[in-house]
Amino acid sequence: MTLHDVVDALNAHQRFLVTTHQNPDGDAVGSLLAMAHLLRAELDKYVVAVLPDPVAKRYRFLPGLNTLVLPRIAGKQGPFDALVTLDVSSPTRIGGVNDLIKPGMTRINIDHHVTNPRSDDVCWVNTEASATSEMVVDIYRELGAIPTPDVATALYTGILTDTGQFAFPSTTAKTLHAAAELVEQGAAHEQVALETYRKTEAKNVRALGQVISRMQLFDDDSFAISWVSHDELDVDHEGFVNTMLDIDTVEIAALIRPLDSGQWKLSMRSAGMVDVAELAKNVAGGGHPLAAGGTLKAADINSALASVTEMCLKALTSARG
Ligand SMILES: [Mn+2]
Repeated sequence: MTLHDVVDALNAHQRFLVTTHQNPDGDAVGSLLAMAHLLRAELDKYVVAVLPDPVAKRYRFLPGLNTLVLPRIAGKQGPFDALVTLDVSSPTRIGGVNDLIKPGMTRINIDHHVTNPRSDDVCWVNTEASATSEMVVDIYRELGAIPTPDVATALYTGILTDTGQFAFPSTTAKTLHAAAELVEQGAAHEQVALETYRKTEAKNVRALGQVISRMQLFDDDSFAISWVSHDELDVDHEGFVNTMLDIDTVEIAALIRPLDSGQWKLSMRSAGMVDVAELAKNVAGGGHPLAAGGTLKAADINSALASVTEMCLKALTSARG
């Protein structure tokens, strides 16, 4: 399915529930805000934009965040005839929003993850796109709609963060054109860079220090692993795993943190030799070849570390042939 199928489906419905994935990142929030605005202001639809989880502090500067609601509130604002999911690689990733889906609602999915099973009624999955926000720029263009400065800021944030500040190989000339267009449309690019990448609280920097001091390196320093402790769960750990990948010898970096369910959340990054999206399938997860994650069961942190280490070292051995 293509962009046109999505545009047709957006035109064909009236009452939309729009959402994104749990633990929303910049692309999730940016594409959600932009899609909600498009439906509401350009297509004159009824729209409730719902977040499965609250937004991390670094994204709280985004204009329009006060228009987003949590599932408990959204449940009182139906009925809906369509669900739009943005940046959602699998229907299981929308948490409490799942409870708001009623029979008969058309499910529309707009995403760029290679592991997307394309199981929704209308799916547009463009794995060439650097970010779902880049795909939403295409939808605006297709509909002849021009993002407001606030929407441009949201979409620019999605592209900047999903490309690692235009550094990941997913960054294409088209990505940079889209970003340039958003800056022309009024995206506050300086503020986005400052808020998402530079300003941070003291506790986050302290926790990064702790996590890095616990890091273990294996296999000639090609595999790095560490964990976030229970006491550090209130910190913004989004960039921690990337710091380990910055080590010049590291091919895979892995970070584990405890979940309320008693399970463990695993985040992985690859320097290129190993496809971590493939590895993530072993832990009920998914993502991109160079950035993926999942969830595992383990009795304690040591057994979680041991099983992830074993899985990653095996993958490195087989990648080297
Ligand atoms: Mn994304």
